[in-house]
Amino acid sequence: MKKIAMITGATSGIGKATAKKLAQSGYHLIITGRRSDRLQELKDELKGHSVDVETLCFDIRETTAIENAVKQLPAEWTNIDVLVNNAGLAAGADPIYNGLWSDWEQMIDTNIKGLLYLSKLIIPNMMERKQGHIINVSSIAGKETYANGNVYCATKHAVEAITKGMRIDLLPYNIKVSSVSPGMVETEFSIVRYHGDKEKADNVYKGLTPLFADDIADAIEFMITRPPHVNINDILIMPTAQASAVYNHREE
Ligand code: NDP
Ligand code: 8X3
Repeated sequence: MKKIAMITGATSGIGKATAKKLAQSGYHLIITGRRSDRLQELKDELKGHSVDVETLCFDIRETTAIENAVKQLPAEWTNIDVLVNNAGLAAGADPIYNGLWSDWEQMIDTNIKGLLYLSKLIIPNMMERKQGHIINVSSIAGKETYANGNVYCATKHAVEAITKGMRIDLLPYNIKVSSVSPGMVETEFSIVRYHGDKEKADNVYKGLTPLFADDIADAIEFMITRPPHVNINDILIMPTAQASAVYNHREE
């Protein structure tokens, strides 16, 4: 039977790797992001797999844009089986007294409000069909708080609470809700966090082997392929060289 997965933030990193992994597993995909050229590139790249790919280009902070994009989905794309709420970012790494309002707003609007806006549009169809699986991409930052991580950590703590709340509210509708909580993953995350400063971004991964986007895609694939009676609530996945948000082992 045709299975459809919608993956937000599929233009890069974890979202892109997840799209590739799920295409290999036969999922038809709705991929989203703001960069339309990258969405088209990924769609072209996935042509080798015998799955259909639909692209939706929107900024997840914009309610009207999301609503219009979801409304314009052709009928055959409306029964979404898996929603991977992955789009997100850290903006800045500053002590609380120096944080920029614009960074705070971007993180809160994307990581919390964007996830909620899109989920609200997709959930009713899952409820009607009494099936579906929502995977929220959280972080070690949703479980711990580290220096200069204040607002980013707050957004991921919120993702944890939203995941638990969704799981309770959607229980009568047979909808699975899970989160995946990675430690350091080498993607465009740090370049975005440091506003394009490549040197600072590279330093994050210096002297240790971080996780790669594929590792998280593997975890997501595992979660969505469990039998109907099994829900994986959360997978906390760390690089071997990272014991917690703050304890890393780096080779000199
Ligand atoms: P990337 O920067 O590589 O990818 C982020 C994705 O989010 C991009 O596809 C981007 O698409 C999308 N995105 C960001 N802002 C918006 C927006 N306003 N509207 C729509 N899409 C948006 O980072 P990662 O792959 O690492 O990040 C994916 C998720 O994983 C995030 O939620 C992040 O917090 C989480 N995470 C990352 C970790 C890491 O160490 N890398 C560890 C733990 C969690 P576009 O720019 O085209 O809009
Ligand atoms: C991203 C991982 O440790 O930079 O969520 O917060 S961390």
